[in-house]
Amino acid sequence: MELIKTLPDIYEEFSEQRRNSFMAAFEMKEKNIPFVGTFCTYTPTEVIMAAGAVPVSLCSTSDETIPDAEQDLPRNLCPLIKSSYGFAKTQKCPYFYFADLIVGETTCDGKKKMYEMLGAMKDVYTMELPNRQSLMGRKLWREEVVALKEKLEEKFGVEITEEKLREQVKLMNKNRLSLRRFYELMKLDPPPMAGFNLFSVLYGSNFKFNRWEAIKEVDALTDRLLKEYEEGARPISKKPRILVTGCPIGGGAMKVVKAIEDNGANVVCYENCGGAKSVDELINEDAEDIYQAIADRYLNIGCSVMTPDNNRLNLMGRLLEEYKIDAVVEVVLQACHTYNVESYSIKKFVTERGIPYMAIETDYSTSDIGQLNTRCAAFIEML
Ligand code: BJ8
Repeated sequence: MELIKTLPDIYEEFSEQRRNSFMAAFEMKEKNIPFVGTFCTYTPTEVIMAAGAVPVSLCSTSDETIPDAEQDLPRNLCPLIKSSYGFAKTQKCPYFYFADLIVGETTCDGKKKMYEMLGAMKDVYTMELPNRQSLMGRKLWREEVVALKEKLEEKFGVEITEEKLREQVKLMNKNRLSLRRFYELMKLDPPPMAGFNLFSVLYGSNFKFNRWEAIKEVDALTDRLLKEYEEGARPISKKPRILVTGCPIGGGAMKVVKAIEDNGANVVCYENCGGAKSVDELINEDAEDIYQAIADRYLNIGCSVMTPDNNRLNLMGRLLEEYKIDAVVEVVLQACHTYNVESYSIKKFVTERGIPYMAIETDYSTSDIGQLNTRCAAFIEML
């Protein structure tokens, strides 16, 4: 008889998925399946998959390797960049080790320069990401998507046909729809799970290399949570509903989510990378020019490296309403200038709608946990 896993076991499995997939990655490498390391939501993963390679997000959210990184990089730099570089330098990220190619983009200045340094350790290919979502920007980004395809064809000795590409576009759209259906469960009030668990599933599902399997598992979890909720299960009590925005979180930065949830509120929505920002929009599968459709979908991502960053505000406005948000918490990683500066417009946008806003500047260390708890408790108490 097959034992039915408990929900905490399922959440735990997703949160350990990155680590649990090391072996699977090793076995795939043994079969000569190439791996392509990525760092950013702008990477058009469909093109990588159409080359028969596996895109994998590289380790970048722990302070473990920051002291090593600081031997080569300035201390006053975003922890995500220091962590990424540190993992590469110390070879502590198995996925970096397995990667045959790293694909980066010209996003923020620190990352751009880090990619140059990573080039001394691996084959690094940097795409020129325009900083404006303009007509010229769209043209350039389309050319960059085509250039990436050519790079992958040359690197792996394969042909990326339009048919293969369209197949992967369909698959990744299904993946997005599945994740969207899952996180939209949080529109329920009270939500059917803690925001911490929500993030573990969203993050962990990226590390299931068989996409079809990943979709199946997320769908099954969504169905189960929905069914149990309809039958009356309320694992989480009604509390103020928080939207988290800002820099990507995960790993060390999850301390902010923990502090929010330990101090009397529920995180019901992630606008940042790893959440809605990376999943919300689909690629137009029926577009005549599939390269332009891919380029448009990715370039539309509302990240602070864009100027102006209207798409971030558009998505935020929608999420505030759809998730009946009571307050917004912005996570700014130390020395991230674009998100730090943009927090002014985000605060204005949010508070103009009568919604309280708090910005938290932090890193991946545990040194500010006490202070985080105090600030979150005071903020939530006033809601
Ligand atoms: S699409 S959020 S993953 S660029 S590394 S900008 S925190 S200083 S990560 Fe990002 Fe792509 Fe945008 Fe998402 Fe700031 Fe640090 Fe730069 Fe960062």
